[in-house]
Amino acid sequence: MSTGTTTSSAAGRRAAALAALTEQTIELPSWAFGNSGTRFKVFAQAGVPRDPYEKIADAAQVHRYTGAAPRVSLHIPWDKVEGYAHLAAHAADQGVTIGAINSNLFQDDDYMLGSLTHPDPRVRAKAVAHHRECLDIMRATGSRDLKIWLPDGLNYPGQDDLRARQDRLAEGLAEIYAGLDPEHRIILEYKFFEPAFYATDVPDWGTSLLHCLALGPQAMVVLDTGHHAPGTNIEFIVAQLLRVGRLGAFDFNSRFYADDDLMVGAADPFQLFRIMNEIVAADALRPDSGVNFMLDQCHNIEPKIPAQIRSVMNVQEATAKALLVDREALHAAQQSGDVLGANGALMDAYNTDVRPLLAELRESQGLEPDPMRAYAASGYAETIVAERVGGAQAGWGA
Ligand code: PSV
Ligand code: MN
Repeated sequence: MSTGTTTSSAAGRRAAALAALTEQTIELPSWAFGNSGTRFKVFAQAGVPRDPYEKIADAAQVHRYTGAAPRVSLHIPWDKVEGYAHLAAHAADQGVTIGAINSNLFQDDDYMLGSLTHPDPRVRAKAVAHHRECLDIMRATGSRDLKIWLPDGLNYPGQDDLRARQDRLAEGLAEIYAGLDPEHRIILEYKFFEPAFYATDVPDWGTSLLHCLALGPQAMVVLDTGHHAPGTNIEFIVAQLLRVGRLGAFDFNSRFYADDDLMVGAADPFQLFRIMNEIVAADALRPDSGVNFMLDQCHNIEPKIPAQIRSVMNVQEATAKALLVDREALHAAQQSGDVLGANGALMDAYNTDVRPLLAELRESQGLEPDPMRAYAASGYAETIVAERVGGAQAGWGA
């Protein structure tokens, strides 16, 4: 380390944290910038993007003020355009790149009884073909990750054969996997319920992992923090997936009750710290670790660009705290059975105010220390309200 300090001193840990935070990146979801809501109401916001180009322009603002959000995930067909190379060039002009391509298996009438698990081979073939199209979009945009979230499941016991559906799913995934280029990955997300209520075909990390292991090394698990039952120990899942080298990505968000898609770190910042602590402990923060740190959120009542900025800052704060853990003291306490000492080592880091450290990081990168204030002062919000008149606002599902 250039400072000549070591991580056994507080100054050394601070310097190491700054170095690691400089390299940390967080991927933004295009859909966070469009209108969204609940099944009861979508509240339209002035200045919202009307197409994927404007969504990317808004995402670039988040990167501009945080310096930590250089990629944007797309959702197909919501972000369908005429020319994907043109869209990628537009992203590059704005200083960002295209991240994961999300397939969509939940908005087609054919998929009422399932997509890759559907009893009818015609429907299954249609779902596979959709992923082939997504792979072509990845080639045109330079994206690495094909993200699959399977909404398939059953509402009633006996509705279909639980085991046959797993077999159909394995077959469909294998067909998609066979179409990957060497640099591509399938990242397979799990969710314990919704839209199906009795049984979901990929309900948990174990099921996702089993399918990934059967597929091969280019298949990894996605952990969406909102997709667990209340009380689930998510950091245990993180540790377990890291152990076997299959944690491909996070979809970060917060939940109070179901899949709330609120800002990450808003509901339970301590949980986010515990997750990032496992990441740091496993040295998985490195850009080449294979873990893609993505947001998957919807901003129904709050302004969208600042909500994404706040979310990136929340991830950075949890990460900074995790980086400040005195790992030597923690290890020593664990080895000697010092329960309170070990817990204290974590809590000392968690209770550190890391905002001055992050302000210093941003200033060292030529950024304003407070991204929220800098964005508010930029006038961008007023400009898009004035300029984006006419046309149809993009929303969840467009
Ligand atoms: C499903 O709830 C999910 O988390 C998946 O990632 C989808 O692609 C995303 O939400 C978009 O709504
Ligand atoms: Mn998700």
